[in-house]
Amino acid sequence: MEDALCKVMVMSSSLNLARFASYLNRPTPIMPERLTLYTAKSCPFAHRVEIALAEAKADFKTYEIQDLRNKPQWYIDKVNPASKVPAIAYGGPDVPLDQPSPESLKLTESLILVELVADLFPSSNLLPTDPILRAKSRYFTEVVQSKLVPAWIGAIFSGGPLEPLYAALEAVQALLPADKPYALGDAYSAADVTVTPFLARMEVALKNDTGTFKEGEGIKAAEIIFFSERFARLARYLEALKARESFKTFNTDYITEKYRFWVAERTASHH
Ligand SMILES: N[C@@H](CCC(=O)N[C@@H](CS)C(=O)NCC(=O)O)C(=O)O
Repeated sequence: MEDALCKVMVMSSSLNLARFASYLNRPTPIMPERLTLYTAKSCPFAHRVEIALAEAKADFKTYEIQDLRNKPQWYIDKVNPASKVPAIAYGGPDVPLDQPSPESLKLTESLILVELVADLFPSSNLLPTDPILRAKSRYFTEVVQSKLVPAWIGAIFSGGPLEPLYAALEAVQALLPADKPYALGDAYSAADVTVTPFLARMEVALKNDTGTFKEGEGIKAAEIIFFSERFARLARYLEALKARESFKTFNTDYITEKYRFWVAERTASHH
């Protein structure tokens, strides 16, 4: 309190009211606690949180769940009863990652975790302070979540048609500024984080013709999405997203192999 009063006096004495106002508006600095991310390389939802943490230059540990169909029992009991990745264990004592402490807070759901990272690390600027830009970021994510994610799952994994995917991609593309690199303009934000894993995996799947669509349909879709005028803005956007340092750990070969395996397995079970 005294400290704050002292700052008021110093600032008003220099009559720099604008600077004082911006001092008051600053988010309260938080000292982030110990953070462990439970993740899996194949999972686009978990990838969102990995990107956000990398963008925030956060100090964190990672525990990789190797086989999502056969998760260790301790994970379900002590980290996420819903049995999904991603999850974050926050705070608590320094323990082996496969023996999570009851004292750490367990948090789940990728969109909530991306916002948590943005809030814990305000200097990442993942969520801007301006209310309108925050709303725009969340609206973009809402379109990704309600349109792109289901259309992507349908077209690549569930034997659905490709048309809803084009419609969803058009909805995302329509939100992009014409001459600025990212969803909100020049500044990279949570909106960009939430779409990146899905666009990147879609590119891998279509260019390799790996999906539950008819043979050759993936290549055709890749031509339309990545090499035609119709999606030129979106394709440019994806290049900007992939150029981020936070994307560099994406392993195309691993995803290619996983997708081939899943699609072959599904095809076999439908014959
Ligand atoms: N709504 C969740 C979805 C997470 C999710 O579906 N994760 C998948 C892997 S991509 C998972 O853990 N699946 C394992 C299972 O369902 O047993 C989020 O956004 O975090």
